[in-house]
Amino acid sequence: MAELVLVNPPLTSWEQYCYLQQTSNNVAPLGLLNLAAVTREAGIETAIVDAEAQGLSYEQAIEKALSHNPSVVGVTAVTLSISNAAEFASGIKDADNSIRVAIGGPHLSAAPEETMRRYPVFDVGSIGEGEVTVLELMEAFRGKRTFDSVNGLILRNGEGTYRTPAREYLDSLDHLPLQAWDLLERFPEIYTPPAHSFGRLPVAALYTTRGCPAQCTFCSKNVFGSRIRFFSADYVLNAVRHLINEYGIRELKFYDDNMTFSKERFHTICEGMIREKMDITWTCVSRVDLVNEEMLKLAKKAGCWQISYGLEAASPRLLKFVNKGTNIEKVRKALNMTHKAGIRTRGYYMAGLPTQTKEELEETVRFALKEHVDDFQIHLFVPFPGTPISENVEQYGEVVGDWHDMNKHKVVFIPHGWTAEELDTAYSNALRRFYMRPKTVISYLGQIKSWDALVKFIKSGVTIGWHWVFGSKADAKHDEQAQAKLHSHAMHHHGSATDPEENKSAN
Ligand code: B12
Ligand code: SF4
Repeated sequence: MAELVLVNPPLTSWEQYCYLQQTSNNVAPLGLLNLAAVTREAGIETAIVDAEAQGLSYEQAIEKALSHNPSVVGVTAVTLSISNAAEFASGIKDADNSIRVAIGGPHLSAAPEETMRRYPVFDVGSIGEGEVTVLELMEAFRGKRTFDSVNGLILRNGEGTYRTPAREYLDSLDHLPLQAWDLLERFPEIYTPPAHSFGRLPVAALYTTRGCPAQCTFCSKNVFGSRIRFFSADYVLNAVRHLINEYGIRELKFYDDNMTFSKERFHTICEGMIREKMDITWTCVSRVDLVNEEMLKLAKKAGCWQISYGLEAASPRLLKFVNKGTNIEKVRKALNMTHKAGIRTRGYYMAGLPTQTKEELEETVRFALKEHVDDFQIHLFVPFPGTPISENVEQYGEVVGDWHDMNKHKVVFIPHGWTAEELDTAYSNALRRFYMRPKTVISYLGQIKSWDALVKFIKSGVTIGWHWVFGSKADAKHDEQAQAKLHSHAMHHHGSATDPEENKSAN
């Protein structure tokens, strides 16, 4: 029995990564882990179903959720998975129409009205930070208060919808209980990164800040906004200790964009790891203007082996255009400093940005090859709902994909001066040029510490290589196969609840 079941909906690695599916990264659903921790603490029996990580079909996920006999099902989704969330929710309603379904997460927060309009199956949506909202929402479902008195909701009003006042941000993140890892089935066993992305197993993901004050125009920040808030160093160290002691975690992935924002706090975290001889290895994400030599040296000593930077493009004009707030000199300096400290670098770049020319993309790829980022990640630009750039993106090109295509591997935006095919090819070529270099392969192999990882690595090499040789002709077939897999257990038709467009692909 669980009054509330929180669900990460079914999503195949093909839907998420396309032909790079063998490099899929299984990360625990961090939002749901936070929500479950607070609802449980408040005495609400809570279960989590991570259908994505467990590779469940819709039918299996529905069955699993229903086995807890919930009165409320809360689903999370990014833009890519919102139609999957709706498909899943329809199955729940078909089985028991009295179950209430709430939707939350980055997509609903970015496009509340349009989402509720497209998917009548969701009873209510939670916009923004979810911990207080979910508690108050459960009180409303129990009849102890009105829905209108809960901030941060989008509610239905006949055919239409309306919002309650915005949810205020939590002042102190330290009041949040530790994430409810114990509610995840097979944690940490199934939560593994791609073969070249970890030093040791088992791995767990953490984040230490919420919100980002930078204003990159392509970035989706509708959940936590622009004010940065921190978990204290003590809180972070306590979480790390807990993961090590309870789950034998040996490596951490810090996923927040701004772990190094406060130098003092970063120092205290690193020093704590060193002092307590935690023997943990880790990676994190940062901005090139938020690191210095001293921090990097200390990070290395504390077990950090890779830092990812959002570098986006090598053209100063484009960096300015997307309001990145950095420049090539800062990029060079940060990459050099990081290498000097003995830490690997990963650079995130984008292909197909509005106004990006073919020459500028070529310049970016050359820069990445020359400046020796150890790991090169390039994704296709996506005009995510709710981002500043999405508001006037049509002026720079054509939007050709819908929400379910927004995985950063499919062309959904064609900038003026390009065709979709040219962009797709340039994107594939960029990856090929980096990954086919003996230097890259050798450096990845140097990272691999187990037979399992080696097998995974070879498998990814073969499938990706296959794609590069035979092109993207298989894509449509793969999309169909991915859908078939999710419906593999004789799913019946869910008529009215989802968008007609969605039903086409879903049946
Ligand atoms: C870590 C991370 C990942 C991890 C996995 C995260 C995970 N398993 O939880 C990895 C690397 C695998 C990943 C993959 C992808 N990611 Co990502 N990721 C992030 C990142 C950096 C942090 C997410 C996080 O953990 N936040 C912490 C938790 C606590 O926040 P939360 O999930 O939003 O949940 C809170 C609220 O939303 C709310 N809530 C959430 N669900 C629900 C449900 C209910 C019922 C209620 C009431 C409330 C509620 O309450 C929670 C607590 O306050 C964010 C950027 C960011 N700063 O948020 C991008 C971000 C979420 N990712 C994004 C994208 C696009 C993707 C990918 C599609 C492509 C890609 N590779 O980037 C895939 C899709 C993966 C998937 N299945 O969801 C975008 C989403 C934009 C969008 N509109 O779709 C973001 C916002 C980055 C960005 N700025 O553009 N990602
Ligand atoms: S891309 Fe990174 S630095 Fe820029 S606004 Fe988003 S989170 Fe902040």
